[in-house]
Amino acid sequence: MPTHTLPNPQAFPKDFVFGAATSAYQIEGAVHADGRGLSMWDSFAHHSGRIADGSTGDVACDHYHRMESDVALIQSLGHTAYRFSVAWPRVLPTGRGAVNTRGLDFYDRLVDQLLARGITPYATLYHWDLPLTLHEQGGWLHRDTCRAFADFAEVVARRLGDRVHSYATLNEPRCSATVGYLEGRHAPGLQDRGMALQAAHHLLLAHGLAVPALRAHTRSAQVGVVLDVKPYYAADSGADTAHTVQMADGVFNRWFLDPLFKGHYPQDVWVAEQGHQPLVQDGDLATICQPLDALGLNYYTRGHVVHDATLPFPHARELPVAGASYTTMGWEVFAEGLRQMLVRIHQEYAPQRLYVAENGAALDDSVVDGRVHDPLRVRYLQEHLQACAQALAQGVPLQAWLGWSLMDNYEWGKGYTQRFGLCHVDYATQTRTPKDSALWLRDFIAQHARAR
Ligand code: IFM
Repeated sequence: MPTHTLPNPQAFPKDFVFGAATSAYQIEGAVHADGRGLSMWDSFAHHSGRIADGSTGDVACDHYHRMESDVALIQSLGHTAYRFSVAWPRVLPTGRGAVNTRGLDFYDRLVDQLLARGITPYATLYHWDLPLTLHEQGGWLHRDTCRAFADFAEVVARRLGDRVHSYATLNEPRCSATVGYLEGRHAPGLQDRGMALQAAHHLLLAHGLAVPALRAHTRSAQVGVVLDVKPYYAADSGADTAHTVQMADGVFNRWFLDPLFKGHYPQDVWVAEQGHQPLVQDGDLATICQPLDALGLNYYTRGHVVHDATLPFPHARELPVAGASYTTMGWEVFAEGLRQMLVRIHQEYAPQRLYVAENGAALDDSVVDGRVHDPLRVRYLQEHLQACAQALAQGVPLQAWLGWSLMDNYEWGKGYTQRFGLCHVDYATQTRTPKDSALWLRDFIAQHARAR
């Protein structure tokens, strides 16, 4: 018998959608097919020496060649929504200029396939695969990249239009900026605090410029952005730790939420970042703070921290929590944090709608006699869907839950060492095997449909 409360399908509104998410570089492979240009991730994966297993996304899940059967798989799992990303270098091989029609055709077909199978498309425009040419011209440190992104958004919206239900400009600008330009674990592999904040500002500005470009070519499609969010908790009662918790929240969450929804950077963090603050031109914050139809949240874990002056700002040392479960990413399973973030963001920022754009667990899965038993992931899904149900009961306008990920895939700097999928992928044969968690979710979605 489970020791946790199971989510009730009836707690979710009739039009609530359940599905899964992926991103282009993590699943598509086919990096040289049909005129695709290179991205900074192609270069980073091949040359940086920073991928745990030395792998690349060259083949990944070969989704580019298996798209139709993958969409059939999505349908067979009962999903009513699917979130994918459009690879910028497939559509504009050098980031701007002439459109590579064959690349754009792929997403056109993908959307048609989804709609034909009754699956609602959610499209993300930037999931980290910056065209290499733009990176070589300065990438996110260069202001011109923002305009190039808005032009790319326009090209995509002009073709896909309202067939896409929900567009997100960016996936996790926090991660792009911090992990790519400060920690150096992701492309482009830089380690500079000022650069990270400048990249973050330009990502936000790119978002702000892309929103009107998307709206110009859509009427009913929702336009928004996807942020990764993480609540921070003090692991001791000291005043220094309380301050670190506030700053960690500021750096991770408010640095992005405040400009997007309030039109300013958080003052406490701005002051603390003295010497590293980004160059912000007049009018930038007004451009960034666009009315949005929906905000997507990616939620995985919380931070349980103490102040440690030997670490760089915000001096947060993560401590393990006794008795807690951890995924193979080393992330604590903490579903209550999802409820708290949903309620808090609804109350403090009041986005028109919210959706969970990613949520899931990496575990050590294997196929045994054609089955993948992943009880920890089943429990993870149950606890996090229960957190969503609680948030709905507290008045949060939540419209969708999308699991990360449809299938095991290329986990960036960790290569293929992490399995986040609802479906197991055998990379030698490209066989997809739905895990027990996918089957549990399928039955849960079916119960939701019947109850309504
Ligand atoms: O795989 C990533 C995804 O690309 C962005 N959000 C977090 C996931 C797990 O690390």
